[in-house]
Amino acid sequence: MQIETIETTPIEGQMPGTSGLRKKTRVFMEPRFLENFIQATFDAIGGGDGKTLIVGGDGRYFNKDAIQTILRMSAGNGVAQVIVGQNGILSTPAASHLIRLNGADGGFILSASHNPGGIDEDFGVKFNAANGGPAPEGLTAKMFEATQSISAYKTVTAPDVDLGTVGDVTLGEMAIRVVDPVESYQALMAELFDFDAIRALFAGGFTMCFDAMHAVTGPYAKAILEGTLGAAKGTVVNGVPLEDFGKGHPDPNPIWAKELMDLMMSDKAPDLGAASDGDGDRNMIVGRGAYVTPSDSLAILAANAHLAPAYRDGLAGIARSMPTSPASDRVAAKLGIGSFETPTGWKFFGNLLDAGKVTICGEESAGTGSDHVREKDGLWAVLLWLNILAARKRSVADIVAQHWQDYGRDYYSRYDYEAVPTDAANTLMAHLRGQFDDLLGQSFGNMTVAAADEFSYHDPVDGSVSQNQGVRIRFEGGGRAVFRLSGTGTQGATLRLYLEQYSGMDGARDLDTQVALADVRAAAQAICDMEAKIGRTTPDVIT
Ligand code: G16
Repeated sequence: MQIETIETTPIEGQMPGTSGLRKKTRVFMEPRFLENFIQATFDAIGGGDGKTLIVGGDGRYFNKDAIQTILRMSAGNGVAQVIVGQNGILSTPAASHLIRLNGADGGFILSASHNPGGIDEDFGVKFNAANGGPAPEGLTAKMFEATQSISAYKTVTAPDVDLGTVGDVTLGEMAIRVVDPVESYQALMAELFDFDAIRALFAGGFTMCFDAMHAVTGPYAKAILEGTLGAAKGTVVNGVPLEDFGKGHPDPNPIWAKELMDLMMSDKAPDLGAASDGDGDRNMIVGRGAYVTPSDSLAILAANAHLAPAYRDGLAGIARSMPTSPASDRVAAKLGIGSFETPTGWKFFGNLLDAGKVTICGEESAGTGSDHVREKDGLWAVLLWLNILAARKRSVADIVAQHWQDYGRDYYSRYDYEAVPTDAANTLMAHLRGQFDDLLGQSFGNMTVAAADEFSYHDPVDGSVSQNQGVRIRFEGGGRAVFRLSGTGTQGATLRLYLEQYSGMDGARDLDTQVALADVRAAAQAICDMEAKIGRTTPDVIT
C-alpha cells in the first residue's frame, strides 16, 4: 500500500487545553483540521515508526470517521500495530489501562469529555503517553509547535476498516487488533475490589441507580454492575451510548444529572445513586437524600480505601487539584502520609503516580482515580464506594456524617460563568492579580483576607514549574475563594469561581451549602469587581 504525503499549511486554534484539543465538531470536520493535529502529534512523539498505539473514543458524533482517519494516518506514519475498541468505543480509563497493559507507546482518545456531542456541539482529541496518562505539558507544547510549522501529513488510501467484529485485521503493513472495550477493564476492576462482598451486598437487597447519561459507560456499567455483581436489571439507566448523548449534557453533577438527583431526593430513592460522563472518567455519588461533593468523596474514599483489596496495605499519599477542598489533606495528615496540591488537569498527577508518591487522586470537577491507571475513572470510584458500603454496612448519608464529625465539614460550591467575552474574563483576572498586596487584612462584609496569590506548581518529581494556575484568596476563619479560567470550554471564556468554608471541628455541619457560603461568595464577587468586569454575578451553573 502506497504511503501518500499530502501538503498542508498550519491552521490556527490547535493549542491543546486542560485535556487535549477541544473544538466545535464542525471545526474538526473542516478539511485538514484533524489531519494536521494528528500529524503534529506524530511529529511531536518522534514519528510513528514501529510503534503500538491504542485508539478509541466515547462514541460521540464524528467518532467513527475520525478513527478511520487516524487509522489511515497511523499506517501512513509507519505504526506497527493499533489496538482499537470494537466499533471505535473505549472509555478514557479503559484506554489508559490498555496502553499500560499492552506496553503501548501511547494512544488517541476521541472525546470532548462532559461537553455535549453532535454536529453542532463539541468534539475533541487527546493523546495519552506511554504511562497511560494525558500528555504532559512538555509534550503538548511540542504538539502545538508542530501544528505551527506543519507542511505535510502522511496517510494511505484505503477503504474504511471494519471495526464491528473483534479480531485481527491489517491496513497495509499495519496490524489492527479490534478488542472488546469492556473485557480487560472489567478484569482490572475484579482485581482491585472485593466483588464477592459487593455481590453479597446486592443479593441482600441493596438498590442502586447508575445514570450512564447515554454516554460511554453504559456497556461497562451493564456488564459489571448488572452482569457480574448481580445488581437488579434496570439499575443502569440511559445505558445506550448515543452520538448526541440523547441531546443531554453528559456531565455528572446535580444540574446535568437532575433526573437522578430528583430520584435520590425522593421517597423512591435507592440506596446509592451514581453517574458518569461522556468518556467515563468523571463520577457523581449521591446517597439517599445526600449528595456527596467530589471533594468530600475523595476524602472519604481515601479514608476508607483500605477496605478494598487493592488498597489494603494503605496509601502512599493523596493528591488533589488546587481548587479542590482540603478535606483530603486532613485525611492524609491523620494517616501520616503525603498530600499534594497540583494544578487543575489530570496530567499533573502523572509524575506523582509514576514516582509512587501518591495512590489516590481527585478533583473538584468530579474526577477521582488511583494508580491502577493514569486517568480519573468514573466506574472505579463507584465500585470503591460500593466496596466501602459493603464492608461498613452503613448508608452513604451515615458515612458522610461520620466523616464530618471526625474531620469537620468543608462547605463547597462552584459557580460557572460561561461564554464570557475573553477580553472581559482576562480583565477580571488581571484586576485580581493586580491587588494581592493591597488585599491583605482588608475586610469585605464579614470576611477578612488572610492571604492572596496566584498558584504556581513546582513538580516535586521533575522540577518543572507551571505558572498562572488560578488565583486564591484565603480568608480568616477557614474561607477560600479561587478564580480560574476553564481550559475545556469551546466558546469564549468560562470563569470558574470556587467557594469553600470550613466548619472547624465544632462548627455547624448541617447548614445549607449556599447559606454557609454566602459571606465568602459576597466577598469574592466584590474583590473581583464581577458586576463591572463581566456584567453579571449570577452564574450559569452552580454545582
Ligand atoms: C479535564 C481534565 C480534568 C480537569 C478538568 C477541568 O476534565 O481532565 O483533570 O479537572 O478538565 O476543566 P476546566 O479546565 O474546564 O475547569 P475532562 O473530564 O473534561 O477531561
